[in-house]
Amino acid sequence: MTSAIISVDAEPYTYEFEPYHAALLIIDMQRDFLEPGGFGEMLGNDVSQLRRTIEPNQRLLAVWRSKGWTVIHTREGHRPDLTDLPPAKKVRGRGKTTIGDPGPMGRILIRGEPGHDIIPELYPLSKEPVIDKPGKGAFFATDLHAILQNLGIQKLVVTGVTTEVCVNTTVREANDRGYDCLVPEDCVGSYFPKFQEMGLQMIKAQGGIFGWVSDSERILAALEEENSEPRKR
Ligand code: TIU
Repeated sequence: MTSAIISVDAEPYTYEFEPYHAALLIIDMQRDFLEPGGFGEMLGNDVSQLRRTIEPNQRLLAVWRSKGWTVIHTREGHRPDLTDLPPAKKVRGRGKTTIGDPGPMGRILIRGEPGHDIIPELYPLSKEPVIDKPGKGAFFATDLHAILQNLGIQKLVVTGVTTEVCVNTTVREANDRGYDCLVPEDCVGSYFPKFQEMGLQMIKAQGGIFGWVSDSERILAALEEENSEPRKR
């Protein structure tokens, strides 16, 4: 299917995509990272730092859905029996509570537990694929690449948390697999302001070594000019 090309003002230069060959990829907007009592807080972080990303993500998601374009969500987490949890990841940080231990939102970072689920504000629709990933990158040990290939997708708008960990790792993995990634800075968040800034710089430096950076306002402005009929699926 052909479609109009959308041009988004971005750094280091204009990002262009055809909507039917693009996906909105929302990384790990889970209660475990954004609400108290989960994995993020267990690591010693102030989770309120990430909550400013919710509204811009909601706005972008609403428009993307209204157009009928592809939305994919990811969740970081592990099997209840922990067989996919590397021992190194289990003990990293030497915390008192670690992955798989009980917490106020259920077992920390375990699939099926309340804390592992996506926050209600950005809850996936039943037709939107949810990728359960054991690592930081969304391509490692998942079927994300196969899904994108099957859908004919080559361009990814990547949002979510955290900027320097799962978003950055995923953008790097995507870049090596031939995808062009656009990261809207207000839709990604870090527990550390410095890492937020540097995580974005790293993506767009050197002529866009890993991808492009823009913001939800500039993306929505570009989408407003796009007036194709919403796609029926
Ligand atoms: N700790 C941290 O910043 N992030 C993670 O552990 N996972 C994600 O980024 N999703």
